[in-house]
Amino acid sequence: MERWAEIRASKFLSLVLRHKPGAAGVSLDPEGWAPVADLLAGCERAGITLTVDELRSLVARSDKQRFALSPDGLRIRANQGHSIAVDLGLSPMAPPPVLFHGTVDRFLPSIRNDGLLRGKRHAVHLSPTRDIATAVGGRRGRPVVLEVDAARMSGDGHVFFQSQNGVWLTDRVPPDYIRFPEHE
Ligand code: HQG
Repeated sequence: MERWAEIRASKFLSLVLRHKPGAAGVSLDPEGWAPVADLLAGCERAGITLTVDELRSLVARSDKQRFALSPDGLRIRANQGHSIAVDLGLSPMAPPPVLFHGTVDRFLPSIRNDGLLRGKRHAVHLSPTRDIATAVGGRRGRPVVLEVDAARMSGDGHVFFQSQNGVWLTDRVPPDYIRFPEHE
C-alpha cells in the first residue's frame, strides 16, 4: 500500500474507532472492539479499500501503535484517544516521576489557570519523553513542552493508566503539578 493511502486509511480508522463508528456503519462493543470484516466493508463503502493483510500491516507499522488486533485477528480497536464511551480495561499503574505534555503557546494562559483538562477525550494524554511531547505539541504549531510532577500527583492520590502504546492517561492535571518553561 502506498504511504499516502495508508495514512488516509489510518486517519479514517482513527475517526471510526475513536469517535464515529457510524462513519463506517460499525458499532463498537463496550471495550471498544469492532469486527474486522464489518470494518473493512464499511471502509469500502466510504471509498477506502483495504484488504485484511493491508490492515494488519497498517496496524503493525503505525508509528504510534494506534490500533490493536485481537489475538484471533477478528477484532480491532483503537489503543487510546477515544471521545466515545469505551472501557479499555486498563489497570492503574504507578507513573514515572516526570511525564511530559506537548502543547502550544495559545493554550498556556488557560492551562495555567485550570491545569490540563481532558476536553472531549477520556483522559489527559501525557508522554513518557520530552521528544514525544515535542512531536505531539508540534501538531498544532511551535511546540511547548510542560513537565508534570507525576510522582507527587500519584502520591496525592491521582490515578494513572498506561495505554498499550505507552501514552500515560490521567483524569486531569491541576496547575500546581505543572512546570512551565521559563521562556515561552
Ligand atoms: C490542550 C495524538 C486550554 C492540550 C497525540 C492539547 C496524543 C488545554 C489540546 C493524543 C487545556 C487537546 C492526544 C486547558 C489541555 N486549556 N487547552 N485547560 N488542557 N489543553 O488532541 O494531548 O496522532 O485532545 O494541550 O500524539 O494534543 O491522534 O490532546 O493541545 O497522543 O494518535 O488541549 O493524540 O495522537 O488536544 O493529543 P488533544 P493531545 P494521534
